[in-house]
Amino acid sequence: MYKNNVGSRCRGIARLAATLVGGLLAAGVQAQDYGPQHSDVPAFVEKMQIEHGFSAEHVQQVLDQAVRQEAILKAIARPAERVKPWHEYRAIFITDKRIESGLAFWDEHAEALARAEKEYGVEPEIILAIIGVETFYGGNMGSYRVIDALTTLGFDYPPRADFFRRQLESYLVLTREQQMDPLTLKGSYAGAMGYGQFIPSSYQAFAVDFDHDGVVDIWNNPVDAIGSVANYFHQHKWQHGAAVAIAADVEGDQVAQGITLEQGLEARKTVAELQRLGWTPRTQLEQDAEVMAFEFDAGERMQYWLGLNNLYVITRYNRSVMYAMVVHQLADLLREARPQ
Ligand SMILES: [Ca+2]
Repeated sequence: MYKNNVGSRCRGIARLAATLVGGLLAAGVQAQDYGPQHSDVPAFVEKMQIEHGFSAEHVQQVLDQAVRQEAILKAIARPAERVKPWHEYRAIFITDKRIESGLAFWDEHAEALARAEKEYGVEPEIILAIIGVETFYGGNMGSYRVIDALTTLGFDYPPRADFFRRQLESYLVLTREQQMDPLTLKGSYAGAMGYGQFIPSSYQAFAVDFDHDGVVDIWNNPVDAIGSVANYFHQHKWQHGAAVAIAADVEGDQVAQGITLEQGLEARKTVAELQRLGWTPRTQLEQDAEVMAFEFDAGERMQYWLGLNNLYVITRYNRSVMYAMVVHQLADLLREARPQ
């Protein structure tokens, strides 16, 4: 009898709870994904309070409005695509439309681009190529709320939770500094933001107020975006006017002997060493210059390249040699197509 009573009372409470939840949902109030009930949220809130002087209530109020997005978890866990050969990868990014739009963007922002070159020593076409490849000159900056991306990945994606929680930390600090609403800014599913797709830690380290209006706005202000990309390259030791990559001819079967990307992205071999292995640069280089040798599948044949310091600098933006070469080649095409 007693047990039955308890059971029926529990069922009664469960029914009451279900009714309440149903009522709340009907009223448009959703259960919070990142309320204090989430196992990792309280520690994060405490960290923001202790290390950055936020009020715990404020941080929790912001997190209460973040929404877990299944599409973000799906996007980040998507099985890696077949690695495209160079000629297919290049065709995605280097198109007539991307060159035409780049020239129009150059005209529109010629003053800011010239000033960025003067102040940071980075050529306009490199800044344009980055913005063109990342977001089609601001046309596609991402449609997820940054707060949703960083909470979903920081609290519900264990493989990289630490990384994304640190980005969330940076994000809350930067939006406070800039007096921006952390609930409205948008970005990619991984929290990359604005014209140049800066993650929050890159924003904190490299973004600048290039039009001096008191706000570092890489979302709506192309001038700030231009200065910020230039500063990113400057801080990573871009060399103005220096070559990025030199084509090479290769003789014999030395190519197969592991002189490819396995050695990583840094320049590790001297020109003299490579020449002994059968590589001949098509442009004269110093014998002791350090280069990164790599090959690309160009479709009907292979291409051989020697990457220099500036190629390495582009890979600091995105750690892929194909990405860096697409940026370099798009930049060259923009420079060549610009009316003098
Ligand atoms: Ca500004």
